[in-house]
Amino acid sequence: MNPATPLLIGRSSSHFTRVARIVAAELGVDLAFQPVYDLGSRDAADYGGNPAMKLPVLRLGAETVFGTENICRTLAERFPGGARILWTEQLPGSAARNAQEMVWHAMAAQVQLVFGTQAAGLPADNLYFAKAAEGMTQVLAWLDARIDDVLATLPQRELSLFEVTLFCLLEHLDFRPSVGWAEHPRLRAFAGDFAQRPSAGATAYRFDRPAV
Ligand SMILES: N[C@@H](CCC(=O)N[C@@H](CS)C(=O)NCC(=O)O)C(=O)O
Repeated sequence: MNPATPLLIGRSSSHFTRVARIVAAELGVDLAFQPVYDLGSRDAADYGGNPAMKLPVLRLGAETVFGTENICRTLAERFPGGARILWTEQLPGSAARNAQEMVWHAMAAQVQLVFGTQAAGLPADNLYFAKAAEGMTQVLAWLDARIDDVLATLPQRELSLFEVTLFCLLEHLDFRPSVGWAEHPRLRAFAGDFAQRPSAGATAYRFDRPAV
């Protein structure tokens, strides 16, 4: 591998990892990829040194970057040639910023639900998960009611972090079902449109399997 090639440590099945991959693709940045096969590992070294044991992590030479948004911003700073991205602080007002907050919340809740009930096998009817699932259901209905208006208010852009995160969340709900979103036609339409982008097509969710 070229030592200058940025390395992303993550999972092809992870919605946070996919956000970073889509942003990299839109910026025209080639990323080397190091999959983390076992989310049960409790060794920070398996997570690129992230003490929180969370993914993704970016390595840029000797530099390490933790956190999806940090990674996206770092890539955009270092590789400014590609798509111009609209960041959270450039969203035009409370409606759009609230929508971004709801998407980040739902992404974290999806980790809670999938990791807690599907990976760790804890009971889904426990208050901790039941409340998270209800909150996620309400967030999806809230977003469906507002998405068209929010998108209409966004300034001219090639891409916004809001759209990338929302798309990665929605497709992840089909890949690792936790709560339904079949009844949300406006979100479906948004996801269908976004899925046409080459960056989305090149980053479809799948489970990484170690070579045997
Ligand atoms: N704040 C982190 C959250 C990332 C996150 O929750 N990643 C999930 C994978 S999709 C993870 O590391 N899960 C492992 C765990 O929760 O133990 C970010 O923005 O990157």
